[in-house]
Amino acid sequence: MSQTNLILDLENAGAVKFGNFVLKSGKVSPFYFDLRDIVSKPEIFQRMVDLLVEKVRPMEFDVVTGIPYTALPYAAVVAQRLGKPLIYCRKEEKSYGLGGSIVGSYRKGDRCLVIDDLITTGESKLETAEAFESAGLVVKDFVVFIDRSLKAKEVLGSRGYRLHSLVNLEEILTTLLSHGKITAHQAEQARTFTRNLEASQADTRVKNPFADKLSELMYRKQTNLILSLDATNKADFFRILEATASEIAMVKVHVDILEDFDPTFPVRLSALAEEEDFYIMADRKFADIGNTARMQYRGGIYRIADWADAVTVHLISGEDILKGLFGDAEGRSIGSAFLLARMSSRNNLINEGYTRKVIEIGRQYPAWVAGYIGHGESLEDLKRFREKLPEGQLLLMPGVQLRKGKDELGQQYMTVEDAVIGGADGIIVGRGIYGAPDPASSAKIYREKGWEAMEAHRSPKLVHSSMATIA
Ligand code: 5BU
Repeated sequence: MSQTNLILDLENAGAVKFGNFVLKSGKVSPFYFDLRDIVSKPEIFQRMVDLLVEKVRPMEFDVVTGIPYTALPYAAVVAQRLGKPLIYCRKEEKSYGLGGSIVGSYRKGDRCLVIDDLITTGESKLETAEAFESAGLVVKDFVVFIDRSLKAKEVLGSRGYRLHSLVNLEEILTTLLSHGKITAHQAEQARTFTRNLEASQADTRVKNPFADKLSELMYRKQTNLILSLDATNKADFFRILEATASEIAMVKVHVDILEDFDPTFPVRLSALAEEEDFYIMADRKFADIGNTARMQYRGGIYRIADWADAVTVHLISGEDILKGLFGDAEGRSIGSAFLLARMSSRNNLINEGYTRKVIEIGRQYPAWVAGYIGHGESLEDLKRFREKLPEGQLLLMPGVQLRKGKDELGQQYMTVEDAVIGGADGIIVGRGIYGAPDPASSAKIYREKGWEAMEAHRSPKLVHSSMATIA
């Protein structure tokens, strides 16, 4: 079957449609591709499998996989026809480690061919490759029916992967146009839409005033150290803070662990922050519905909104928590959020999909979201995560000590160097400093190591732009 026949088949089966389609993002697209239904059309299905088999036969691979759900039946038939083992990854269980969620047997080092229906940005293909690679497989080739993007091939190519497609957007447009299925105007609309979409995706920079202020302070004070001062009484808290203030960019507090909190606490803390030039973050991890989070943030005995420059926020209840916290502030000065994109504790329930959604939402609220709290299982894992964050928002990383390790309650530590090289803009250190015999000299060591790693290893692109201009 020729490429032309495939395109006409797809059009005929309703898998390639032109009109007005509202996408998840709210944008209206002039075309829509959806290959899910083809499995119920055995003749077309068979022709498509034939094409795939022809395409992949010359490639070198040991096992075949299809990305669930749409591509999986094709991969199964292709694997069977070529006498290769099929493996697949359970969609519901996608999480970082992944080891256990691959179904089927394979050996470490097996080359895995990945089949999918469509490619749009290449982003989800990279995630798939990461997942299989972390399970010990080698991924080189991706095969899709339709390449609907202008750049995905390049994006994958720059990361060492080959993308093969049966047809691309331009081939679909020219074929359908020459067969009178669409008008020249429709073809042009589809091209323009795709160009604009890709241009807007390339511009990932966002601007948050607090992220800029914190970066600027870090550069001015030459420190990316955030002290997590988890003291349980005011005397200890201020003794340690006064001794370490000159070394830190920000102090992170759990105000609800203080036994003797009273309204003098935030007054004294704010005065010290002003005098010693650091910011204050309340690690309150708001997580409730918008209305409750607003009351927790602005009211109660702590009145966090009155004194914290930033707070930590879970998005488990959805994006409206951000409106609850920061919306409708009627002239009050309200802080910024760091969203929990990943946690440092072992076996936490955050998975890749959740992290991706947190980043997507964070990008949509640049006025309120200064950045993310995140962690990595390894240096490589941290780097891959960092690449997904919008430029202009910061990554703060807890679970940092001088040596790799863990505590007895599931906390996992990475070294200062790995955290910074991996992309943390701020390192959050608690017991490594306040638990040390001499917190002041310990803070100095963390600050020096953190800043040295920053200067030595971070390329100008990764450093926040306002830092770069000051530097
Ligand atoms: P540590 O003593 O350096 O382990 O303290 C780490 C601090 O960061 C502590 O206050 C935690 O509540 C906080 N933290 C964390 O450790 N891991 C996370 O994923 C998040 C916060 Br979010």
